[in-house]
Amino acid sequence: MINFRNVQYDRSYGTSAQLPESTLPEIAFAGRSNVGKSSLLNKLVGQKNLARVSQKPGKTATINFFTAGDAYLVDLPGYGYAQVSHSERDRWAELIEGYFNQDRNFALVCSLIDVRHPATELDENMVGFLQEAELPYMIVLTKGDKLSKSKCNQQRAAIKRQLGIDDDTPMVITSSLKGDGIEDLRREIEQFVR
Ligand SMILES: Nc1nc2c(ncn2[C@@H]2O[C@H](COP(=O)(O)OP(=O)(O)OP(=O)(O)O)[C@@H](O)[C@H]2O)c(=O)[nH]1
Ligand SMILES: [Mg+2]
Repeated sequence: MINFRNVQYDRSYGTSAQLPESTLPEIAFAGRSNVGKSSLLNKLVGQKNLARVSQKPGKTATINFFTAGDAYLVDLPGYGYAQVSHSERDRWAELIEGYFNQDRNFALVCSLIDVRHPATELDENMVGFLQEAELPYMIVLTKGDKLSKSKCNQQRAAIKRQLGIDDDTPMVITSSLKGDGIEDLRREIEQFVR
């Protein structure tokens, strides 16, 4: 069982070679830098400062594992942040790709996309990879508080079309600021872990 009420920081990894063998089911949070992965994770577990959040992109620079009962929540570094050195960007790419290319117990990948904008090319690549690899995934649209409800729904339809998301793949609109959609997201995640 996954338990959102008793989540603890486990460990961080700076290279994919350091990653431990996968035992428990993993729920990973992927998305471009600054999309709100760490904020979402904190909101999901009701802890303000568990995962580090920053206004500046590029905050999460390692793969961070959190234990949540019999599952792991995995906070990934963001992709697509241009303002860091090439070597740092290469290291992040190695981490993200290295993680997904391992034979792991992927229960669910939450692919985060900013609800305000069309998916970026890197978002398209990420979702395309998840579809190709047939990994269990869902779309989490972030920063829903920044648009009206009707605009959010329009954007969900547009992004669904853009990325070729099928009707069986969950898409939830969330706000880590206001809490909208968080309970729905917990329920979706629970469906994949049992
Ligand atoms: N208004 C609003 N701001 C948000 C929301 N979620 C995140 N933010 C803000 O977006 C910024 C980035 O949030 P993070 O959670 O650090 O984003 P991240 O995806 O973990 O970023 P990296 O670790 O750099 O990849 C912070 O300033 C957050 O306060 C949201 O739902 N609404
Ligand atoms: Mg982060």
